[in-house]
Amino acid sequence: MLITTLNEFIIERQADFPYAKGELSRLLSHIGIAAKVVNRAVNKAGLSDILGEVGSRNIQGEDQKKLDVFANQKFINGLQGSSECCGIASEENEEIIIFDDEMGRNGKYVVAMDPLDGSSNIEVNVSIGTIFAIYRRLSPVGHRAKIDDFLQAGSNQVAAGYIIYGSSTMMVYTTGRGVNGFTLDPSIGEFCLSHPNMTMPSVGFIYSVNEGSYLKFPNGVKKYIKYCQENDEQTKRPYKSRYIGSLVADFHRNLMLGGIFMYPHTAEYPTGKLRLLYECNPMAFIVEQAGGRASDGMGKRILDMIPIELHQRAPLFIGSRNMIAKVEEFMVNFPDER
Ligand code: AHM
Ligand code: MG
Repeated sequence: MLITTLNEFIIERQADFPYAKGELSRLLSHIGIAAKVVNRAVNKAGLSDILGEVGSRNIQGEDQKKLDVFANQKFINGLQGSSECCGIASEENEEIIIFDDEMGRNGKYVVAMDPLDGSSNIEVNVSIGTIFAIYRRLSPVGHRAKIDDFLQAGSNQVAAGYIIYGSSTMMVYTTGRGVNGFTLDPSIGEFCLSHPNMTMPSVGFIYSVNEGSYLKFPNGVKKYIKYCQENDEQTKRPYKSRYIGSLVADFHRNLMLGGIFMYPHTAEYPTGKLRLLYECNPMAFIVEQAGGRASDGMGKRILDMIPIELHQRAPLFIGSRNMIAKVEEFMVNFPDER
């Protein structure tokens, strides 16, 4: 069987962009390399001294795990090493990281990332992931990156992807021409094309939501969950409930099989829990490229939101088209009392 490695694929696809000079390709390749380094640490996490907390907290007041910090550093190094990136916004850093040397100032791209998503699953050997979004900078090349380079609508993304450290490790990404998935072959240490042109079923039968928060959900979501649970032969209900608690893993399964993932606003998280820049937007870009939808539950497209803060949160409803349409219908028909 002929194998296409991630790097070969990236270079082949460069030809799709008439004026491409290989800069984005180099950036993506370096993300692939950092992913392998992180994968190695994740794989043997129980054997090395890399589990547990470092004793510090990140900007959202969450305890930082050693693997969070490790992954953050590896991706920062990888992106800086690509020499195409002028700055990074990371879940683990309050402020943007600016590469303020000559190479960095000349980089054309900025990257927003969650280096290790699904922190609560690290310790217990459940799938976790990395999420990234790549934008062309708005500030002039040759200068320091600015915060405004990051506060762009998701529709401006030039590439986005995730790495899932699961029963196998995969990298899935898009540059706006479809979605492709690569599985890491540990015997040769390469990501190999395994899932070309991924599409999401437009009709799904799986719903993913943290039902422990049910009582805190908006009315429309409560009603939709009940709808998912009802018996109806024609629409093949009840649907299956599946929730891992790692966005990357829940999203990946739903992308493959069809389904919906919801993280609505709750009393605890009045604007939703997931971060717009490095969780919602990259997943929204991928889902749309695969034929699905991502909205705030009220019909607003995630990719149209204009961020005003680096670590801004947003409600996320993402998945198969029929399911997003249905939950939006419930949100409109069963509004919350004010
Ligand atoms: P993290 O970035 O701190 O890991 O938090 C994000 C994670 C997502 O992966 C997941 O979808 C969500 O938080 C789960 O939250 P909850 O435990 O409230 O269901
Ligand atoms: Mg996260």
